[in-house]
Amino acid sequence: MEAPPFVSSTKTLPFRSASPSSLLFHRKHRLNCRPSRNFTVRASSAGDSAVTLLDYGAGNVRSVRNAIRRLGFDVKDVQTPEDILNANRLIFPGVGAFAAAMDVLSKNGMAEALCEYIENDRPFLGICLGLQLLFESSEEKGQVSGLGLIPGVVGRFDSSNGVRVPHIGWNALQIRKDSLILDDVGTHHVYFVHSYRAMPSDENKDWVSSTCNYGENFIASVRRGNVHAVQFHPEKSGDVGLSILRRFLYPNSSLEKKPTEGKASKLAKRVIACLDVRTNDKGDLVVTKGDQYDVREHTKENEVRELGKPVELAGQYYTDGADEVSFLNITGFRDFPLGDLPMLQVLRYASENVFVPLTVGGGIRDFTDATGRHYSSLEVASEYFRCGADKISIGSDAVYAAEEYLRTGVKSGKSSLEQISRVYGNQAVVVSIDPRRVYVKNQNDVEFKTIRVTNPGPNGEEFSWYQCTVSGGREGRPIGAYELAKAVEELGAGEILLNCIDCDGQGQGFDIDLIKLISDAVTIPVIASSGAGVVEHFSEVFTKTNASAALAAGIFHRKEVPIHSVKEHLLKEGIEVRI
Ligand code: 1PR
Repeated sequence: MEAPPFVSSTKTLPFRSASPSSLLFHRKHRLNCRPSRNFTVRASSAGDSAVTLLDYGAGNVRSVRNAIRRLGFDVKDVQTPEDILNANRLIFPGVGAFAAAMDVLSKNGMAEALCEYIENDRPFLGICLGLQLLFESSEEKGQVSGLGLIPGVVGRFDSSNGVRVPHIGWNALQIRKDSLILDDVGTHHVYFVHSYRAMPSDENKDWVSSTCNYGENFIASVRRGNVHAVQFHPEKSGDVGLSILRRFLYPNSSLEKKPTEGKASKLAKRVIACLDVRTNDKGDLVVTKGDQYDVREHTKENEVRELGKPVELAGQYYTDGADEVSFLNITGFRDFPLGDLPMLQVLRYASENVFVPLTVGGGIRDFTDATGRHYSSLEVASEYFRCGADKISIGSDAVYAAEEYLRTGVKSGKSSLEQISRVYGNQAVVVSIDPRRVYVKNQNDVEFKTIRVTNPGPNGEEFSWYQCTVSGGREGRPIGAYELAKAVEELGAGEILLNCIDCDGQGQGFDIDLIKLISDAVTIPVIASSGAGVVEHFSEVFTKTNASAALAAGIFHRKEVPIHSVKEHLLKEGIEVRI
């Protein structure tokens, strides 16, 4: 373990003062923090090996905790504003919505303490919303004031610039000045997930340490003295991200600048490993994999097909270079996930070692248990987030919500999709679609969007629509994948996981017709899923459709095609990926 660099004080904390010029903006413009209360600043109660974490309980900060611990530090949670002022080093992983976060910080005096801590140039790292809150205001819900420490307004990405919003995935940084913590980043990708961003300007140029291009150049990180903040997620950016955190935690150590081997220049296409998880007949949680959603062996015993243990496989795929790992609790539609504690445990353990995004789906819906206790879908999602999920994925319940929305023309605001995206932001909500091809002779035979298919149906049908299903493909619903995708985008989905029952487990390639249809219909990112058999299937889906990511399961579980081979192939084909 490297020695922590900060010296703790046993006396009243002597704040180091920032240079007068660095405080110029604060003094003139810091309108949003109320005047200093008389904080009692005790001795540095957070020990040398502790990192103080400001977590106001709005989302997943488990990964930040895990990353801090991985780097040899303990975590001390902020309970009072004084804990902020007494911190030796403070990390603020802002999650949730800007207005809600400001509200919490202002009500309990944390905003004021944060301003004071930062103005005194104490070691600070803000992450994502933890960067945005430093600015004057945000347009996230009308105009909401921020801490006002950095000039500028946080606004939404404009999808009319030809970019998909949210900005989800691994993108490149342009380093603008010596930022210390970014010394190892060079031309590697880091992981972003957000719909709002701050823009560089003459007024804030002294702060900006790196920018990122996504339709426009936005602020990726800021630094002034010991104060750092990043729009991306170092705790989800693999080894590069851990090195950013390490440089923040050990600023005085003589870590050499690592040579840069990456080739990042823009948003990379993502390669995602998916683990379909369920209990086997003995009651153990296992990774399974179906053929067209049938996960049982075709033997006399008809047992569930087992392809490994969830935590082990997730760790393996992280090491192998997966850009994301998804867990789908495939029997969640009938087994209530909060009753399924092993799944939550899987998530907790997996997030200890996997420092790329984790998505979890299955069973996200309202539920009343045998004792009459009612659980809202929001509670289910919150539990998943607390256990380490970065995104949750909704299947069946999103189909019912879309059907109701299309029937009534009214957004009730009550569906799981709407509630979760309102509280956690749409970038945290994936809708998983399980469609099945329905061939028709004529384009106008059904009321759903019908397309001419590349390969005709069994009776020579030239057209098909894609019928959505629920309960793991067991029940077809009166809604097409096209109609569903557009409806869930309006209801607040941030991303679509597009499966195809016909292709699942077949190894014959993705359903290009379907993926093109859906990725052209929406402005949120689409993950292509089902059917990958060889590396060429990945380049095909990225060259022929607008998919942002491609997901596979069987070929990875059976070790037929390693993740690094997929990436090498994509790079050879000129498709940017994270390496
Ligand atoms: O309806 O909200 O409870 O969510 C249930 C979730 O479980 C949905 O996301 C649904 O897709 C998933 N699911 C339900 N039953 C199955 C099943 O297989 N019997 N798995 C299932 C879906 C499909 C893919 C698969 C790809 C790639 N799995 O995720 O991993 O098709 O496979 P491949 O590369 O081997 O072709 P709710």
